[in-house]
Amino acid sequence: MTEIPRRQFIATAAAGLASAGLATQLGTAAEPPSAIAPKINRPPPPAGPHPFLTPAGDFEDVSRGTPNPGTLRGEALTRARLTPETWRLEVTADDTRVDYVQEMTSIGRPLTLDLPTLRELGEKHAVRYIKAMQCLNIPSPLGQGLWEGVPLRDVLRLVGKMNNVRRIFYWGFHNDDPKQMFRSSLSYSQVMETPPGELPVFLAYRLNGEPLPLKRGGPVRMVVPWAHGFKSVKWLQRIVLSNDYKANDTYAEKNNDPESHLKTAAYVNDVAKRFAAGQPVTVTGRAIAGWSGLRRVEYWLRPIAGGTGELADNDPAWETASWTQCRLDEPPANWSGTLPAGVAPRDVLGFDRQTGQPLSWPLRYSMVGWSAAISGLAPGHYEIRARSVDLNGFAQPEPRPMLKTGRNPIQVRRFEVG
Ligand SMILES: Nc1nc2c(c(=O)[nH]1)N[C@H]1C(S)=C(S)[C@@H](COP(=O)(O)O)O[C@H]1N2
Ligand SMILES: [Mo]
Repeated sequence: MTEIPRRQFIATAAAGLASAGLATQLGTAAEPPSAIAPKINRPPPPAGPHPFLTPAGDFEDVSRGTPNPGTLRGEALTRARLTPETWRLEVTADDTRVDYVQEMTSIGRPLTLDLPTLRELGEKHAVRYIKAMQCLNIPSPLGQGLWEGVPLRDVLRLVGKMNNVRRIFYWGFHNDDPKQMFRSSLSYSQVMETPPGELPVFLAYRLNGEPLPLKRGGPVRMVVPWAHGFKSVKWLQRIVLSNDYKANDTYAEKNNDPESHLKTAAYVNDVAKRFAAGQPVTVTGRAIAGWSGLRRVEYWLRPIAGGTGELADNDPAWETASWTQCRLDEPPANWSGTLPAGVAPRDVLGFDRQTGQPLSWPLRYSMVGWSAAISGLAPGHYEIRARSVDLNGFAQPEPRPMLKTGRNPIQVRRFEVG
């Protein structure tokens, strides 16, 4: 596996996408190198088709830290307490005084939890759901997993009575170097309450039916269903209950919105550069059902004479664009071939307990494939764009693009017929 430093990745991706007109949309993605600059540890994902569940090793990896904790082995791994035997989670009350907070947090007792105890808790309170992992800053999904573990609220109940807790801060192993710490946070209510139909935040120790591998943040990782990847802290080791109401996610320091939600958006797979005349053109992609849900995906095909493939936001062509509905992949007819062995759909959140059928399609915060088969194209050059329409009926790029709340520009690919 080659490590591609982020800057180089952006340069490569920008070069690759320049012809597709996405270069400008990637313009501000490169972050200055620093101790916590993330590394994208694999090349962009293959063109597809993509399996419904991404094998654990095939996720795009976004990790800070040198060395990447996911690469530790042997003695170093034991010292880091990242083996199943050595892993511990510490839950404490924040004892830092800040002038804008009047009352200090108190809890019944601080907690040190090992993996067997967490698993035992999981026998009573197990949750499983399917979620796409998506980085706020990367214009393609990282992967989709069946994550399994224990709700954070059930772990926090173990500290007894809590007073003055408004925020929950958490971080993972970071090479014992404060500069490499990658911390995230949630509000008390987000952790302790789950609205109907919403999914709980949980501590995941299984992925796709297997123990969560080190590479994906094992032994234990936070999983926050509605959020971009930065809330789902890997190599989790510390939780601090605090009355400091300010979100203090490391990600916020990089100008990202720490309260962002997963964006509903369509992503277009790579398209062959040339199709023979008379041959049907099939374009495929993936779409994420974000906070506002996903109703459908649409494509817009237009002949082009030449040009760069860029279309300014105020280009009049948008006004006359004609959008055609794409085919969304249907739920698998037989879930047992899709879910890991031994996992019944009725035991997965988002599925009906009785019938084992998905309660919505696509599942909340999941990713689904789409395709469009186009025939009868005259020889020439074409551009194809795809957009999502959410459950409010808002077409992408709604919600309004603000790159630091999650990238959702409309993607474009170009090809030639003839
Ligand atoms: N400890 C730790 N957890 C982390 C990160 C990190 O750098 N360190 N990166 C976060 C970000 S920004 C993303 S997008 C996801 C990526 O998850 P993945 O590597 O499993 O695909 O992990 C999150 N969890
Ligand atoms: Mo990220």
